Amino acid sequence: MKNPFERVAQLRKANPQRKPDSLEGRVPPGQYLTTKFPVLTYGPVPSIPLEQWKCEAWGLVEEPKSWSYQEFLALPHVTLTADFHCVTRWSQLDNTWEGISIHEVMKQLRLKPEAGHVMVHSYGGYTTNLPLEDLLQDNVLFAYKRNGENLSPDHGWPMRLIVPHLYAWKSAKWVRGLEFIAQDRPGFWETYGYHMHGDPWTEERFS
Ligand SMILES: Nc1nc2c(c(=O)[nH]1)N[C@H]1C(S)=C(S)[C@@H](COP(=O)(O)O)O[C@H]1N2
Ligand SMILES: [Mo]
Repeated sequence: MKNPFERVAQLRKANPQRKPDSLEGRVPPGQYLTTKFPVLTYGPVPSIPLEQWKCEAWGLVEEPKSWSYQEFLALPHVTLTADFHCVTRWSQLDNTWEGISIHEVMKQLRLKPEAGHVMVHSYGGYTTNLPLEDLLQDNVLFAYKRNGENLSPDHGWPMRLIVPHLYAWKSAKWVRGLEFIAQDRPGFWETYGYHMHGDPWTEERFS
């Protein structure tokens, strides 16, 4: 596997020959539609036995919290449809995700006023950073199903974050927790040159 620096350098230079797809208001600039569901993972796919799985919240919270898989799934569930845009230029429309809304998770936490950002942590060591206001968008959820089927292990089973309004590297697979922080800090890809924010509509691809 190419090291992350080379991957980002190659992507920066990429000069697509084909005209990007355009579908007013649906496909961000420079993106191509796909109906496939490509797998994009850096590194091996972690496997997490459900009885050992937990989701944790720590950092700038009044009380750190840990949910077992059962406790987490006991939260109210939501189904929502959203698009998915990868910085490597593919976009998928109308994925139906099933899972637990970020709002249900946040109802169980009391943030300290200094909390302004979040570092999302995954099993396997992947991380990605988000401003709090992006985490708290209505379309953000912890998902375990896509289009009516359980996620496969390579797509993030047992649980992944979905942040539809930002590039897909912010949608951490195999999520294991949220660390609330005051100042923004780069996660995995952000360290190698991906944008700190990642809005596909303004092409925040690289920093
Ligand atoms: N834990 C983890 N989450 C991750 C990644 C990863 O390598 N590890 N890749 C990201 C990237 S770059 C993309 S485009 C999406 C891809 O999701 P998919 O493989 O389900 O299509 O997952 C994101 N979440
Ligand atoms: Mo990606």
